[in-house]
Amino acid sequence: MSQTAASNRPAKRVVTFGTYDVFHVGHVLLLERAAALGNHLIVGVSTDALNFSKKQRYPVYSERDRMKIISSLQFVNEVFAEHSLELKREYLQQHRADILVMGDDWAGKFDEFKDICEVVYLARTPSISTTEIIEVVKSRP
Ligand code: C2G
Repeated sequence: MSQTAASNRPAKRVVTFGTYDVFHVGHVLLLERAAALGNHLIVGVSTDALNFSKKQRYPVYSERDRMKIISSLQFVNEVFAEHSLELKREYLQQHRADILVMGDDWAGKFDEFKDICEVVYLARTPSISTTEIIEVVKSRP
């Protein structure tokens, strides 16, 4: 998808959240579509501690590396550390979000924030996930 110049896009601040471990094209396509909804994309990347508290294991890539990868993307303007799933409202207010974007595996889960911003769920890219990639790599001889 061609990237329309930021100046041609609505003056909206878009916020999205993710772990972005073992970075793959599903992540790129989500972020690219999120960026196209506004002119400033801000990504909350979950910390190693948050992931450990949720899944009892750390991501393959450290939070420093995951944040570096996301901030290197041309259509990402800002990155911040997501320390808690329960602080979403604060994060959205702190970053003055006009639109919250998440993949539709979260469909409906963030409708509670519709009082402070638009909430958009985008279709996940099929048949690719960090878990699948790890399994494929493990199965290689
Ligand atoms: N995604 C996608 N297609 C895939 C895989 C992921 O569109 N094949 C999207 C997810 O829906 C999410 C984003 O990419 O919007 C990041 O995915 P994950 O890194 O798995 O993040 P997640 O565990 O969904 O978010 O507050 C939420 C937490 O940060 C964790």
